[in-house]
Parts: sequence; structure tokens; C-alpha cells
Amino acid sequence: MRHDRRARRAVWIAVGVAAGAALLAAAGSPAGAEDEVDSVTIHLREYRFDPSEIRLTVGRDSELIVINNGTVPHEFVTEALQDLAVDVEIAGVRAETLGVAELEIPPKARAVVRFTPERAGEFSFACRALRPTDHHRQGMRGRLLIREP
Ligand SMILES: [Cu+2]
Repeated sequence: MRHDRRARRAVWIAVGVAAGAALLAAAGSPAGAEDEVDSVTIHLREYRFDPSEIRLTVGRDSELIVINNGTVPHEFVTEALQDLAVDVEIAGVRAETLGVAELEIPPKARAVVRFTPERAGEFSFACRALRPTDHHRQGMRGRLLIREP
């Protein structure tokens, strides 16, 4: 299990390097575009998400900044992003993917996930890490509410 995760992360980083050049070429976004992004910062620690409820809106460019303030690796696992074009940046490496199911974030590291919600709904997110204990069972979970504009 741990080996699988590590392999997946290595693939991600490789994808990120390949995608980097394309992203740089496309970086000419209009000034002020940043203001249009709904940005939510989520802090992870033993054993909770803060905030544990996130609200986003269909059609709005959204950004989740997921910061591990704890002392062990934590995860951000959700079904909410699985069919979306997602731009992920973790440990300074950026990649574009179709869907993200699981991010593992080392202590003191952060991930930035950018996407535009396409359908309303209520989704859960959780940390599925099992060391040194079952984080989800300890209460490390939350809700992502996406509403119509
Ligand atoms: Cu955790």
C-alpha cells in the first residue's frame, strides 16, 4: 500500500515536469484574474481539518490551499474532483490532471488545487492515513458543499 502511494507520487512529479513548459507558455492570464478565484485555505493537523466545511459555487474558478500543520503526513481524499480538469501544485511542482482522488501532503508542506466546480452537490472529504492511528476514525473528515450560483 505504501509502495503504491510512493509510486503514484513519483508519476505525478514526472507529469508535473512535462506539464510545466506548457503551463509557462499559457501563463499570460489577464491582470486581476486572481481576484475572481474563490480561495479557501484548509489546515490539516492531528486529527482534523480546519475548516471542516467548505462551500464553493458551480462555475466559479476555485482554489483549495491545503496546508499540513501537523507532524505526520495527512491526506485530502475526495470524490468531488474526480471528473474535473484539475491543476495541482504540490511541493512546488505543478501538474494538470483529469480528476484528483487523493493527495498526500507531508508535514509542513502544502498543496494547491485549482478547479471549477461543474455540478452542485454535497461531497465528503477525509484523511485516510493510518499512521500512527486511523485518522478518519479520529474524526479527520469534512464536507464540501457546492451550490448553484
Ligand atoms: Cu491525517
